Amino acid sequence: MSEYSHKEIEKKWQQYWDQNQVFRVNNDSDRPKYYVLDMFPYPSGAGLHVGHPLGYIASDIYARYKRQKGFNVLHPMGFDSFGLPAEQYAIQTGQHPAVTTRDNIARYIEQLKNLGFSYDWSREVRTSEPSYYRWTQWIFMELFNSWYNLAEDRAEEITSLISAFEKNGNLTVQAVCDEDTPSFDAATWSGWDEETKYRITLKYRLTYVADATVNWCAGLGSVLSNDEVKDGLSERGGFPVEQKQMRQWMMRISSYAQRLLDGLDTVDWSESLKEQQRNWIGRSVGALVKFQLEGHEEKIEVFTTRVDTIYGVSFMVIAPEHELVSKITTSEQQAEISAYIEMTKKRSERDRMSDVKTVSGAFTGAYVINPFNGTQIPVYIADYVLAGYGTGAVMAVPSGDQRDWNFAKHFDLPIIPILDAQKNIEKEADNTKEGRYINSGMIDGLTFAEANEKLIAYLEENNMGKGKINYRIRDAVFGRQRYWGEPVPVYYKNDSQGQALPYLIDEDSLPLNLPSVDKYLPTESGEPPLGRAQDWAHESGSPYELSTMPGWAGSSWYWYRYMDPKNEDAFASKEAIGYWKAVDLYIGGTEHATGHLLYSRFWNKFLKDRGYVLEEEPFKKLINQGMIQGRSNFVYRIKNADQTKPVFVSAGLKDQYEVTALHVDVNIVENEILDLERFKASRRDLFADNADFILEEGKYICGVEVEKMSKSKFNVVNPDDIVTRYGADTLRLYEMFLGPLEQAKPWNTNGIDGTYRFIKKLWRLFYSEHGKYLVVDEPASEAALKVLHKTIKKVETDIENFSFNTAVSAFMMCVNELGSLKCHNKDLLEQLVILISSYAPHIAEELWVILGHEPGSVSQAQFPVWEQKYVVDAVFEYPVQINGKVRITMPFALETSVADIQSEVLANETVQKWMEGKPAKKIIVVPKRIVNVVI
Ligand code: ANZ
Repeated sequence: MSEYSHKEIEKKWQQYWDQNQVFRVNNDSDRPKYYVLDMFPYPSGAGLHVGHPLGYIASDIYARYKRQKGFNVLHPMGFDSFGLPAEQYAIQTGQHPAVTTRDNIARYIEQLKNLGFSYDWSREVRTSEPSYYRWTQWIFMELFNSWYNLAEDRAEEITSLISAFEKNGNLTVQAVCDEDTPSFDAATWSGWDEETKYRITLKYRLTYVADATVNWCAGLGSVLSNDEVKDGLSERGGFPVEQKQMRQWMMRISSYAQRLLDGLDTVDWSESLKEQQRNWIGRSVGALVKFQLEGHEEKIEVFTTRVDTIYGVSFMVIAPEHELVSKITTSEQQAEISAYIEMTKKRSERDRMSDVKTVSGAFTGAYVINPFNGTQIPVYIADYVLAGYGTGAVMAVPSGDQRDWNFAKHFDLPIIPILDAQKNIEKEADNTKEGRYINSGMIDGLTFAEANEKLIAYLEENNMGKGKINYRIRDAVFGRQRYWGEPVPVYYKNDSQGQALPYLIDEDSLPLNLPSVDKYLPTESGEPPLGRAQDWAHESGSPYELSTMPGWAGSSWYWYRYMDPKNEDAFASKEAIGYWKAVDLYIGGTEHATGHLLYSRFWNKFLKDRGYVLEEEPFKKLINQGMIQGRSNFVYRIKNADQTKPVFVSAGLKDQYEVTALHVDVNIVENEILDLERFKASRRDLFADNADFILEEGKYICGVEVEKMSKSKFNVVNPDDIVTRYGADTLRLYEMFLGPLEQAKPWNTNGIDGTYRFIKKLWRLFYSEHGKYLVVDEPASEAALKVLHKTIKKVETDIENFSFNTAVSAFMMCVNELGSLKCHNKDLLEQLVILISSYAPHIAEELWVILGHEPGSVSQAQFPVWEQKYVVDAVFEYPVQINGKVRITMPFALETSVADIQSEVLANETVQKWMEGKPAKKIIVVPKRIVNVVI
């Protein structure tokens, strides 16, 4: 074939890769390993649009590059295939979600294969397959069988907790447990019957059942996690979400709060992503302070990050849900308090946190005593204090905290001035003078840090409180009242008090298969859909758990399954895990910043604690690709005309009329010019076939706007259409060319022609327009070698820095220059083909074979090595002066930047010797003249 035809080339090579399993990888090799992972997709009914493959293209280029650099590369793909959309569709159509899921996956695979990704498809996983979810269920069982040992700072098997109880009860063990866990000694423990003992252990297990306030979405019939709720509505479907108390499976992720924070310092992720996780975990260093209630035995404990403001406390506020409210409210205040509590029930936690304007609350009639100065302090309830955070009680300091100040103003409470030493420090321009407290009792004259230290020590000595680190992260809800998810491998048996206790099913009976149901809706009595399953009970006759696992269960460990996807004895063999260890490069969207990426890190740490995996952090390097936005086109309909005989006016003339802008399908617009015939034929709903058009120079020009890519905006571009027209190689190059990987950018089909022309120019280096084979077996010219080697250097550095767009520009320049040099030399072109093969693999394979190589082997060819002599144009020997005396000369290429010269000069050993360890005050570079270092 002598003319470039993407249609012929691409299908051929995709089939070749498939049939010959070119990208199949083994779990052992002499070469070093490298694991490149994509966030696996949920296979939705709509298929892929051009925004989806952006990250996949980048990771594929990197995986192919690493192979050519001599690595054994694991690059798999699979499907996160449990989830709500398939179930919603099942409710509407009665179609089993397994069927739609299977069809959608088939379509996804076809689309992905069309793009020439180098996945090892033999390792594909699907989270909704029993052979997969039996291991999700198994991990759940392991969590149930574990507790968190704070002394060792890791999870351990529950048996070690029971041994500790047998020795000392729970008096010496340091464990994460429920708040209502009683204290008991060894004798008490051994006196209990098995059932009581079991009930006690339930308070320690890493997954447990509890009454939790959950985001209940009646529209979806399910509980949602915080990150699935946006502005009080469900992210999917936009149904209202309310707060509700429900018995739920929970995961004790909060045990791992500190390790989840610490681990962030060891991974190569963007600062913004780490910051999002840090905020979500929300570490606060502070103190617990106990305030004695007047006329009651109890004390109210508050959590404060500013114990130094204790002399400015003028009232206390507790959450309306605080357990002491009913006890301490005086009879005069009862009516007001009850009315207030009724009101707050309607507000979600989110509203309560975000509403900083409305001030509301009610006085309980009770008082507490400030333990530091004995003043009497009134106790209020108000919903700005959250029941679930800290102790659900705050000491209010109007002079230190804005919300407290607003509250004090509203209720006419005293505002005690404090000299806030911390704020003082910030205010002082001269930081040699540190702010110190005055009028503040025992902290007079101290700085902020000293004051806090002294107060906390005092609290601890006098049993009035203690230092405390608080985390905002809550235990994660792990139950959904839905059908299309993993069954929880648990059944319930009533204890002697008639209370249902959860028990794990036998490990041998895994997987616990998802049963068939007649409808995918809750039962008449309001139980989840699994309540409809016939004959679905444990062999003992006891009922199974009816909720299923949340969407994040299957995705919290999937990267291990790829290591050993067919294993029936373990989620992955020790050998496979020992070989691949962790993901070296992970690419995916920012929407998973606090959901998937926290849950996965949590399960990974747990699996490591229990000895099943090796690494503390699963994803060493992570890159978030930016969103590809849609580029919408508009037509303008003149208002007030007869709707059945509409008039559309071209964009440039629209200001002369009163118009309504309407989205048009971007696929019938080219270079902003509307294809009138297709518009008329496709938009009968707008009576377009009957319309008049006011044109500009004979054309209808559309308006343009950048928006989210979405069906409703008619701006979805299907990669299949692009591939049919231009080929996958062009699409791959073009998506990378659009801009830096991590940036959001609009899709614009208009520019793709340029990339397509580039591919054809590449072909022209091999064949003339008349189909003549041009390649000659002679050494290339010096000029051509310079072009090649500079390109190799640039492309290599760019890929290493994930700067894929600049590498594409480098290819374009290179091919242009080689074209002008009429370079057709075999050796040189071979190198170029290898270099470009990670970006445009199909054409590269074809050209590689044309050059006389074995099919398929370009992906394993060695990445070209650039030579110094070709990449430096000219060098200048810089005399380097140190305090006016020339001590050394250093050669730099003329294009070297000033900053690079400066850093290399400072790093030079001789220069350092002359600097005698002193810092450089100045370093002046006069290009092509001299470098002068002043110390
Ligand atoms: C006195 C004080 C003085 C406070 C001051 C702040 C400034 P972070 O940093 O988010 O942990 N607080 C404690 N528990 C609360 C709850 N359940 N609901 C709402 N607010 C609560 O915030 C800790 C601070 O938030 C605590 O420190 C407490 O107010 C308040 F000048 O105590 B502070």
